[in-house]
Amino acid sequence: MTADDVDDVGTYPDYIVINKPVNQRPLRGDVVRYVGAPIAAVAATDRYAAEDAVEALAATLEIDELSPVMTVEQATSDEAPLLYPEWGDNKVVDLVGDRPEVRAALDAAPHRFTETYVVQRQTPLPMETRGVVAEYRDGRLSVWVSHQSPHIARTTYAMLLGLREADVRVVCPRVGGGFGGKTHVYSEEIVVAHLAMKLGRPVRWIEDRAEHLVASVHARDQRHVVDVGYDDEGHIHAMRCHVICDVGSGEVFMAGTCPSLVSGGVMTGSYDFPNLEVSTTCVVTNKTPAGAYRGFGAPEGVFVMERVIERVARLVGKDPNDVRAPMILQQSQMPYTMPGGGRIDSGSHQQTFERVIELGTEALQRVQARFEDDPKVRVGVGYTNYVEPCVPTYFATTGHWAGYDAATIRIEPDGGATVAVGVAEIGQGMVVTTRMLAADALGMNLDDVAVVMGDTDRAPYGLGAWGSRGAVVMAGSVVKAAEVVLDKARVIAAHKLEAAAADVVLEDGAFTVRGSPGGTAVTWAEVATAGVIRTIELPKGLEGGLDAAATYEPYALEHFPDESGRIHAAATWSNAAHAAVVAVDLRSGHISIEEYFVVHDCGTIIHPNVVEGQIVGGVAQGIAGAMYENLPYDPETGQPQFASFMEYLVPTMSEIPPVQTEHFESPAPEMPLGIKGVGEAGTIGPPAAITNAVCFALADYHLDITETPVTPMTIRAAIRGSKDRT
Ligand code: MCN
Repeated sequence: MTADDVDDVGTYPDYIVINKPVNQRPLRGDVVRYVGAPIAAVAATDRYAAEDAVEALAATLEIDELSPVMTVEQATSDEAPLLYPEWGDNKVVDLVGDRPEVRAALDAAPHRFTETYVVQRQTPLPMETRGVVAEYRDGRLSVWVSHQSPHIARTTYAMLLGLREADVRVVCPRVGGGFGGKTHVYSEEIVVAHLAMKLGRPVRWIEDRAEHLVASVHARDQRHVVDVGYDDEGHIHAMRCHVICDVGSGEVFMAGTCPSLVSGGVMTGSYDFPNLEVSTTCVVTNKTPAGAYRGFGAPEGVFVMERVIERVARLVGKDPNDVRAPMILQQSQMPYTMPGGGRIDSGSHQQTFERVIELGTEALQRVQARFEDDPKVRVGVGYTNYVEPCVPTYFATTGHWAGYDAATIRIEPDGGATVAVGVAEIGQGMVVTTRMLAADALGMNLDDVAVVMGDTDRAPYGLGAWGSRGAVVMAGSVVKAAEVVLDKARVIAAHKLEAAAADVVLEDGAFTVRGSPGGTAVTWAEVATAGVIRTIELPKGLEGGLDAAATYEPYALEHFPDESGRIHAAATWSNAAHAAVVAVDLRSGHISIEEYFVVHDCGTIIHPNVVEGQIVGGVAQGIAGAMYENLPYDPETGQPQFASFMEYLVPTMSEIPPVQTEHFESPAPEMPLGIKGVGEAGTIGPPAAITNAVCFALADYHLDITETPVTPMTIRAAIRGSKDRT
């Protein structure tokens, strides 16, 4: 099947109005813009035949090579070939900040520097690659797919394949990791479904790792040109930042441009720093399209802010924490509106900052003692503070979907409950936490609650797992639905107890009359049997059935920017402070993270072990970005220089230190049960904390890191070049 064979399939919509349209087709025909772009599909009854057919097909392809555009400089130069000639340039997004007061503050600042900070290209890299199985039977399409958003996938499949949504079922069994990369609805899914419909047979495609590295989204690959004004006290007066992201060919649904807007929006994070002007440009190049990846722009922004603070501290001869301290947000400043419009609702910024310094200072002494006999090892500690936007609008990312989610609760005749939710399980613990929360809300045992998610035939329409939103929107909808069900259950129990419903309480799984301990009790099973089967036992006039549906709309956020481009895009904000203590070997340049601390605040915690796992896993991915993973391309040919884990260095257990976590719990005032998110939090801090620690360790060499990953080569080059620096 080639591009001509999918003529009857729709083109992906370009919903986002600030983006230039890419008109993505499921299979590319005339122009192929990156290595990994799908151009043909072969279906066969076994893998050997399919691979042979692919080889035969590849030999018949007629491809004229075009000159590739591989860097931001190339893409934005006047002579650049245009990926989309109809645009007139290679900029898919170009937003120019306009804050004259920031420029005036910069001009008035006693000192000023400019710098470019670069964050490399990475990919989300779940353990389980993508995979899709489709079957068309009796006029219904069923698709089993490794995806983070089953309902969004269904809407998109139906739209492109010209089917009614009711005739499409999408099943996403527990997904083996997604990290953002599986929020996108990829061409392969559409092609496999289309093939299944054409052939009348089930079709399966499982991505291999080499395919995954070029055909699933990439991320980050962003540079930040800053202009900073400061004074002798280390007070930063103002900053301008131009965020320039290389989003690859841009042919991905949903578009990968939103993370760079988030970078600017959350850059100042835990700091009271009003004078920031941000401009954002996303350029297209002949690389794999960029998309969502855990942290969604925040690690990049925080890296920039923290490296700027450290530079100012060095220039004025102060401890970087003394530059941070006067800027740290105080409780009395809540809610605090950041320069980009995000309104931080609450948090423990001062407490996490102070606590992490205590932990880092003690750990530094321990590690210094550990290496005191080795003059060739230098030890350093680095810190960072930040906020994590949670429960964001999806409109800025998709241009279509907004932010609500849903739950249904059905009490079964035996007194157990089936709880179905629109959020999804991608390894982050959503099934177990939904069960816990629902059991609590319904006064049941954990074993009495069955949880359904990831199946569009069985779960209510919801938007899935992204944006560290699941806990909040799940809790919001489950608690509401539970209240409706409980109200009715109390009426039934009251009838049986011959009491008023207002006097009935639910304790230890049984309904009793308030203030009559040891009196008659009615179990959930008795209430349920009456409510669902023996409806003759119901009070007169009450209809049978014990179920409820509820949605949760995060009203505490905005979907559209105001006239100056500011937007309060996330309903609540977690906060954290990290400390990394590193030992750097001057002989080899090897960096070892000796100790790592996270002091975190995600409001009310549902499940401590899950939260711990989220933070530690997030830190591991953050370390990967800080020190290891990179996706370089040959600048001449546009060929990727990575095809396996030999080139893409994913850290293993040996590279990840034990991570010590501590928590503050500042409940989110406007969120259900005071919950904030945690799913992306750990990933945001490590690039800043680790580079800060390495620079501390190599202070004698005047190292000022402006780029990740920080590798032994960075260190050795710094040592070699230190003679030229002051
Ligand atoms: N939780 C909790 N108490 C809180 C907040 C959250 O117990 N105060 C629990 C939640 O119930 C959920 C987990 O912590 O089990 C993460 O919750 P939340 O922050 O709401 O994030 P989401 O459920 O929306 O999950 C998505 C988020 C994102 S955006 C990415 S990317 C990510 C992540 O979670 N991808 C992951 N964590 C991941 N973890 C694994 N193992 N695999 C992925 O692909």
